[in-house]
Amino acid sequence: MMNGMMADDHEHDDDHERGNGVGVVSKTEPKTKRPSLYKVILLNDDYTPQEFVVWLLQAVFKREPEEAVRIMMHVHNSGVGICGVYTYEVAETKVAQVMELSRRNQHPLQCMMERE
Ligand code: TYC
Repeated sequence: MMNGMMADDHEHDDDHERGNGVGVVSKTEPKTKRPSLYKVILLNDDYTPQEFVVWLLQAVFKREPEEAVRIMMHVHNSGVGICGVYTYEVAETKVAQVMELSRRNQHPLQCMMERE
């Protein structure tokens, strides 16, 4: 969580007095920016076994068993659901892992990422 007291809040003014009553005000930009975050979204289908989805949510998204069941049932009942929120490359890797595990097990399970 970010707030105004944290280390990435580097914005400040530098007043350079040159003895002639003229000052230069410069503002330095923080060199770090918070990365964009991406939701990894699971899509429902009629064929992928519920147990496989629950297993996958634990294996790929490090969900506790109860949470994995809750997320799977949410996707099952509403059509889509969020597995987690990650930076770009982490989200991309998890989507690829889901697609590869689904393919290898011959399930039609689909997964996508979306910028928050
Ligand atoms: N609807 C599937 C079934 O009843 C289960 C399922 C849940 C499939 C979530 C995909 O993302 C999914 N077997």
